[in-house]
Amino acid sequence: MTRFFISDLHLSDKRPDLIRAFVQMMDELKAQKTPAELYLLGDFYEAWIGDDYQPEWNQPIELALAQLSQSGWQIYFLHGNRDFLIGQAWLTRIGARLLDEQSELSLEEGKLLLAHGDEYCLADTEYQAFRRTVRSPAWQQQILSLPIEQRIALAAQLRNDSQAMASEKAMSIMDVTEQAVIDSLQQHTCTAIIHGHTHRPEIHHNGQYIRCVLGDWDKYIWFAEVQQGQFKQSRSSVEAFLKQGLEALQTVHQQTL
Ligand code: OKV
Ligand code: MN
Repeated sequence: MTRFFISDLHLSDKRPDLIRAFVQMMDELKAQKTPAELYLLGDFYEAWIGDDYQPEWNQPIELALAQLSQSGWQIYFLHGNRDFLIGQAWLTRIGARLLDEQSELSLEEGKLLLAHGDEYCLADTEYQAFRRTVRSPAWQQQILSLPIEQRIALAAQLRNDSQAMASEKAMSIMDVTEQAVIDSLQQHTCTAIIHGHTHRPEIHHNGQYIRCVLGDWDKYIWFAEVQQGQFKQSRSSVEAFLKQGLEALQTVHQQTL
């Protein structure tokens, strides 16, 4: 069976083109002969403020996912740093299962580790402190009890803060700490990891382990698959995808497990 992996789509009302591309991708997957598995590895949305907020632009997204799961596909989701407030209501609406922030996936070819990836960006200590706060159940409870307008305002303010801070940080600070990934792989006794977050799509390999970094959806849409021991990453421009669908995807990274 083929497993498909995507992350960092950052879907929002600001990018109707990406929403259309995503819906089209789900429809094409649904039309394939045999159902398979789809893994959403975080930052699916640009900023999710709670399952009780159901804006118009999100309806086609949830419909496409619900139809995919109803057609027999298994959908898995794990939280990113922008959609950590996704909860059971959303998961139930679309028919997905929640994965732990680090999850092991056992395949015939070996064990894969799945993560969003922000937990490995240890050089950014300020970010790690922020992460501990926003990932704590107490803080999340408090935020979810605020009126929707206040949550929207808070998310916008935090995004502004982040942009101001990111412009002052060196690029290297915002990448993963390689040793943190290695430690995590050893803890989970895995020899390969798939993660997103850094927006540096690549398949790193050094003989010891493989690190597949997913691409973010912006200029290109990205897509990774694992099939018969092969890792593959493909991309397409948004325009080409909207015209030609999956046909438009071109493989840019490939690696044998
Ligand atoms: C990353 C940092 C922001 C540091 C907030 C709901 C809520 C999403 C959010 C939007 C902004 C995080 C998630 C970001 C790092 C900051 C500020 C400080 C120190 C909500 C959904 F709860 F408010 F409703 N946000 N982002 N910071 O841009 O990734 O690293 S962020
Ligand atoms: Mn992220």
